[in-house]
Amino acid sequence: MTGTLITVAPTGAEHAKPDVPNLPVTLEELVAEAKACEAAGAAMIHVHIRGADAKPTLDLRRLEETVAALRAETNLVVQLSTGGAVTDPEADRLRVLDAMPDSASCTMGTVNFGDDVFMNRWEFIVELHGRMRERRIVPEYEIFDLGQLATLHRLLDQHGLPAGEHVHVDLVMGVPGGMPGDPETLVAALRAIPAGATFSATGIGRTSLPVMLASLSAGGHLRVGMEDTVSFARGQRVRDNAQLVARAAEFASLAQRPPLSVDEVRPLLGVAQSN
Ligand code: KMH
Ligand code: ZN
Repeated sequence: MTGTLITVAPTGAEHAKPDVPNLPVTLEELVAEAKACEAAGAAMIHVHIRGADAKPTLDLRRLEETVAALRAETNLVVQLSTGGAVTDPEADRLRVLDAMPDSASCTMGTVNFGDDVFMNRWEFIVELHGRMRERRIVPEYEIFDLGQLATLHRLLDQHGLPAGEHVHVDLVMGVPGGMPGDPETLVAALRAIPAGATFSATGIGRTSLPVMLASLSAGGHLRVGMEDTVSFARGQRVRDNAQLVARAAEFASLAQRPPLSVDEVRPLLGVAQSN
């Protein structure tokens, strides 16, 4: 077993700034959090950005500025979300790739998402996958439910391996409407992951800790961050993203799978050394 890739997802598209005042929403806040998370052991950052009103946006200029600032101020692998918010149209989600991140998320199917629906039609998935291949952007295949792993196999069989020729999957567990965040489901998912693929896992809300421990024990990597949970422990709000990364790094080290450096993670994921 190798060390552990820790990805931080600091913002997401779901929490409102008035409800979570310490959520990083400005570029300055995002960069400051990114630097602290890198120091705490993160090697990749999964980015959703906000507009001047602190609401989610996929504005291309802002995305480009964000990628540039994160590259200038950190050494992290920069992954942009193409999931956006549940209300974002497909064209805007595809245009995210024009900001030329190192990596981008690519969700493998439609899923109920709380009271909403997170839409990912087959044709849209194929288009995202194809554009990422053309641009040499390394995908992270987001899996919200077990059937989405069958879609991943279909995608790779019909449309080929991604840029970097390595498959990396992120299990997003515990979304109301998706797969539960528990060890049994994580083991079931692993049986369906393509041979040779790496995987990380994240548990939404209170499933954060069980999923983290299950993933570590199964040889997986970790994603943590305020996109996925704003509660650190029962009755205790998260202080900042670095607090979540530091805890993940500590668990990983205790499991004898210490955090991987960015220089170790780039070849693991097939991400080019310098962008
Ligand atoms: N915000 C969710 C609707 C991704 O970033 O690719 C989708 C999401 C997945 O967070
Ligand atoms: Zn996301």
